[in-house]
Amino acid sequence: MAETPQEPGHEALSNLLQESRSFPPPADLAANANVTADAYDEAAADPQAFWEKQAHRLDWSRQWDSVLEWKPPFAKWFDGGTLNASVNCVDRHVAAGRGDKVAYYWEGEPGDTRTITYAQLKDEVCKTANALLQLGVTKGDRVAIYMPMIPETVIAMLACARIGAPHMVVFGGFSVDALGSRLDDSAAKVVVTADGGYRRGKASGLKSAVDEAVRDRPAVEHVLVVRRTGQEVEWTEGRDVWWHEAVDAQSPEHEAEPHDAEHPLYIMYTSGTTAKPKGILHTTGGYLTQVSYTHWAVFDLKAETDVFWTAADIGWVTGHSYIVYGPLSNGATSVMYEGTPDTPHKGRFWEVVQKYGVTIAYMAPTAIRTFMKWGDDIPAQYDMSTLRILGSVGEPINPEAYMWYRKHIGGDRAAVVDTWWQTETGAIMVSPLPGVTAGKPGAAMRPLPGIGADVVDDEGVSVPDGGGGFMVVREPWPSMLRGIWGDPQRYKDTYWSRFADLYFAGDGAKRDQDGDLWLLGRVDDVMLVSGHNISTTEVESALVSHPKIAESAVVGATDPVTGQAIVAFVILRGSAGDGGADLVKELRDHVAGSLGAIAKPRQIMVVPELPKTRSGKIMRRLLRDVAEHRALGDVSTLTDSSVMDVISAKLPDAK
Ligand code: 6R9
Repeated sequence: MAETPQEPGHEALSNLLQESRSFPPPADLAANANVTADAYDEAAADPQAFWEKQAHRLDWSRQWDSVLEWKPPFAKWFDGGTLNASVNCVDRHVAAGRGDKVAYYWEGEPGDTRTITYAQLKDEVCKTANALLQLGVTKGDRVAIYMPMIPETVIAMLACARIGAPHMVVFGGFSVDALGSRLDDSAAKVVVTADGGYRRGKASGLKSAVDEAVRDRPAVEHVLVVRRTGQEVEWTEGRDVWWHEAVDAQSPEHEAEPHDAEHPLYIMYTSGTTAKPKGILHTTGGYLTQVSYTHWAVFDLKAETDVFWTAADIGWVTGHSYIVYGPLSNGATSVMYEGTPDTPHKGRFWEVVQKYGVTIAYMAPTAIRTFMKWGDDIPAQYDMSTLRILGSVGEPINPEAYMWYRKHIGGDRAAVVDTWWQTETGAIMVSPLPGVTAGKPGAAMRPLPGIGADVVDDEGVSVPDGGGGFMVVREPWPSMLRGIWGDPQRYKDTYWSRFADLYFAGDGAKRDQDGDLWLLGRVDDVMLVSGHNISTTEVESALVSHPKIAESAVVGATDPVTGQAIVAFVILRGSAGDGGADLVKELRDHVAGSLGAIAKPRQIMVVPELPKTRSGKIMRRLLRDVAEHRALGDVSTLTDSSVMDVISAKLPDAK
């Protein structure tokens, strides 16, 4: 009999999935780790002193007057201090005699390559800063960057940081509408773009999209265009400027002005599930302090010897913090890859790892599940023995995906770190420290030293071990968002009104019997089935643990009997055949067997693809539209909107 549905989140999120595997830190890693267990105690004793110490990782032009000024919910970190982010990312490494060190090994999708040293990067950043100034950009102006994954994207970001013009990077896969609404909201003056970029073996058009977006937006004064593919582009005299003409002729000297610690560094729009996207604002000193510290601590970075690779797009916050600002502030050598993992072949990522001797790799679970689907034999063809740390970010990593990553990519040797954070948090917040913390498949484990993250119940009270609830942060942290661009009220409403003086992350989480944290997905995605809160993540993980399933997405669809019923969309592994009624029954029983009968999906649909954002997050709200037979909502932030046509076309077959 049906129970009365309650408001989602009313009771603690359920704790269905049992996972007992645990991997201690590799002995050699632990013996030489950058961070040891006492960092937790040190930070707990005095978090502000801890972050003040980390701020000394950077070069400051003026020392701060105070570490933190906290007028909830508005924080100022290192107020009174001044620094230049671009100088911290390039000039100081050159000044210290490390100019010949490689900053980026860049690999284009078609196979063209570029190697860029810190000295070369400095020259290019200075030239670009001079070019932006000549185009009339002044301190405080916003510059939009709509680019493929090429070195000029990083150069443009650092040039903006150098002159104090906040950058606003828009993922190159986004539509004209998505670009346009971000241009409006940020009132950007200049757009940096390219003729196009390479994705899946084809040259995509970027300049053409900018032309369309800028047509009715006179606030955009100039469009600076990198020639990447050589394709034909339309040209508006006076407005459009070629990069190779405007930048190449500039002097490589530019005297960088120090900016206030709280000077805006960038705006990054989060996709937003319903209303207009939120422009998340990050400032300079605190942000750079925490990305630099976390990049060094979580990845145990040895800048002299490691080759670091974040296989993500710069148009996602992960790219900002761990392709650009973290690695460069630490003087690391990074790999940057332009294209998709299946072009020209499905071993492309592992070929890149082998070619550059990558030691630390960081990617999203969606990519890992895709590799699982393609089969174990593909990574087996490459020598990946250099890898020592593997990171995961963007979604909960299903235990099966974690185990696959650990074994087939990490050779059962590398440590896996599952890192939880958000555009809003700016940097990693919850993660194992690879030389200290054991890894459990699917758990993000512990708040980092100096981070007051917690799991609370409906009343904002910390849950005991074994309990579940909402992810919050109790204390301000250096790289926290400083607001939503132009909308302080929305900032308060979204993050600071659910619980008094706690930052509400919007994610469900549980704390296991050892006190370790497990993220359960967005609170909006939690399903309420016959009065029980069931996390989409746990049902998805149960499905992915079936040998025939590579990937799955689960939504709660309105149901007359149970309030909501579980509807699952699954992608089969390469070798699993076509699916069919037998498989659907087998899967339903499999979920019931792992999680209990309450979690048995009402309906399971086999699909070829799932709708995803730039960071590989599944857009469950679109699947809910399908499951509830509604017209689709906004699809402008999908990486490939044709996916929804394919899924909708499957609907009549649904069982
Ligand atoms: C960095 C990034 C933030 C949301 C976040 C959560 C999900 C990210 C995760 C994770 C479980 C992890 N998320 N990392 N969930 N485990 N390790 O992804 O930023 O694009 O703003 O997304 O992503 O739901 O709230 P962003």
